[in-house]
Amino acid sequence: MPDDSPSAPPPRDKPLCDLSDLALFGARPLFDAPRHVNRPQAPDRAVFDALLDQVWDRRWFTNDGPLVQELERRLCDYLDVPHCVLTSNATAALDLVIHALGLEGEVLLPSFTFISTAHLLHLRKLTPVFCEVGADMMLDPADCAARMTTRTAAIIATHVWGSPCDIDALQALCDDRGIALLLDAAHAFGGRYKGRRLGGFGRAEVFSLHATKAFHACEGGLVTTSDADLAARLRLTRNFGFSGPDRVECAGVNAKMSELHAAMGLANLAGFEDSRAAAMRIHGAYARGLEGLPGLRLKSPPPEEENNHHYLVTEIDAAGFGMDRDALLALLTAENVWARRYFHPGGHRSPPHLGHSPALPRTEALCARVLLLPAGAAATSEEVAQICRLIRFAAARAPEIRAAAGA
Ligand code: T4K
Repeated sequence: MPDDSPSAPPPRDKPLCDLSDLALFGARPLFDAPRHVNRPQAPDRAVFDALLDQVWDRRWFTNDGPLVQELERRLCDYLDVPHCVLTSNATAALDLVIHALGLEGEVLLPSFTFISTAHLLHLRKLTPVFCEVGADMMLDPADCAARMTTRTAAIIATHVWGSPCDIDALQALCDDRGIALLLDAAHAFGGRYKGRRLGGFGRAEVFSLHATKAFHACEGGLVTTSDADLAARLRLTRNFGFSGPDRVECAGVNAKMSELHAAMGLANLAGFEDSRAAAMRIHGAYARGLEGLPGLRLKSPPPEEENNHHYLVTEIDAAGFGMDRDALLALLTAENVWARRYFHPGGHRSPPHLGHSPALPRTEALCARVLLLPAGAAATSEEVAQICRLIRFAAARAPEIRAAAGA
């Protein structure tokens, strides 16, 4: 956390000239408070307050309330899907889907994704089979094909960084085997695949509405599907299996979204396209600020792709940049730039999955290179300019920084 004590060094208000200007070597950090990756977007307060007033007046706070129903309707319109089922978070949503489909055996998934999916499979007594990434950082269909067995029950692929994965190739693999394709769309709200909004593919797609996501409800999850029976089943199982007062149809849990979360979702949905435009400007500022820097590759979605631009993803090549990703991370963190190494070290190298999976060299190499920088609609172009100057200084003086840090 920031050091605001009276004995802290004075603010750093001069340009970076020397190594002693870096927080790593004792200077005051560039920022007085942490600059986070994906600082949450806060919606228009008046819109949110008006929705909260409705909740207060109604005294209806949860259990499929009017705001949850309204958000589900609006999401069906926006995503152009017949069924949207909101839940308490995406992990619970995926759990309900896995249970509803009665999956047993092995499930193929990328190692390069958030750990929640692998953990869920483990807890459900399914076997996660980690697969390699392709050049797009997403699940490689050819590697999936090679790892399929007679026990493969489903593929769960992730649209990493808001871009669509290779849905057609994965769907073809699943169709050949008669198994389900599920899509983790946690990062990908507002994206499209071949002109159609993400949310309309596979047997079901699951979005996270966690605070750190491009579109959020503080906490929340969303299942989209065109399967009416599956949607009906999810509605029951998110609410203890109740179909009405005193009427239980099946086993279920509490995975409901509250009205307060739905209010946040509705308020954020109203501002989503403005947020997307702001995040795109931040992405452009980084692209200009980091242009031509050897050893640093900024991952940019193709210009024709409708991405939410919420993630600022770089790959650091130590040989070209002069220091490796972890050295740069340490330098940035000291300056209160809280960059992140998502999804280091990879699911297959994280407990309890460690040791149950073969090596995945492409994923491991990627996990050693990727660094996310503070971005999204809540970042400012001035912050971006300062961060880019810092990274340029780090690259320009890398040998001296390495030597001084080593000493
Ligand atoms: N699939 C994928 C591909 C996912 O990325 C996720 C979640 C899921 C599935 C599961 O969805 P949920 O079940 O959560 O709905 C965070 C989030 O907790 C997690 O939801 C998210 N992915 C993951 C990528 O990020 P951590 O452990 O990295 O959280 P944390 O606290 O370090 O926060 C991330 C960054 O955001 C930091 O830079 C701090 C900043 N932050 C965070 C919060 C909560 C803020 O600035 N304000 C905040 O309120 O997992």
